Amino acid sequence: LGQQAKLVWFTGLSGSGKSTLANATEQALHKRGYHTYLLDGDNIRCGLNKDLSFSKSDRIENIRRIAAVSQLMMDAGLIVLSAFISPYISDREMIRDLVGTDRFLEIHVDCPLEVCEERDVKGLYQKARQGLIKDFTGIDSPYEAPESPFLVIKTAEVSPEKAVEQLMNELEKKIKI
Ligand code: GGZ
Repeated sequence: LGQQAKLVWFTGLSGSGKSTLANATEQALHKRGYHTYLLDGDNIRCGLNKDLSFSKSDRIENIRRIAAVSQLMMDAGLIVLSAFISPYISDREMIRDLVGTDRFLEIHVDCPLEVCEERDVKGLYQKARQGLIKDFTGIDSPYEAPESPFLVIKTAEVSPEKAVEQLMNELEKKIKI
């Protein structure tokens, strides 16, 4: 395939821009002929993981299954892009151990809570503030930022175009054969 299978893991708050960035990165990879698969809430939490809630134990199970599916797709030679809040350091360590340190590229999609809340694309933060949604990340459920990620993208400061450019530069060094 002319590519090395990798797991590009986007972690960050709801509304930080994980899916946007993962989608744009996938487009850029396709343009350069790479074979990819993108996993996010839209195709995972509606299907495979529709039995899971946002309790701590269900979030752990969510990430465990996603890691296993990502692993299978990497076995097929793909570059897998996964965009989930994945709020716990211990879960992301579990993924790293499962797939191997050299194959796990952790991207911190870093955006201040205030900005995510201001954007509130789906109105979920407002609902969480009103107590209509419980266990909402950043409000009444924790988010543990990565300590030494492969990359940090500050989406409140950098345009999506610039972010993808930066990401592609770093990514191609790792995936090109
Ligand atoms: C966080 C929630 C919640 C709660 C629903 N907490 O912005 P979105 O809508 O599209 O992305 C969020 C998505 C998070 O699912 P993940 O599978 O990525 O989470 S985790 O990795 O923690 O398991 C949000 C929506 O689901 N959502 N309720 N309580 N996000």
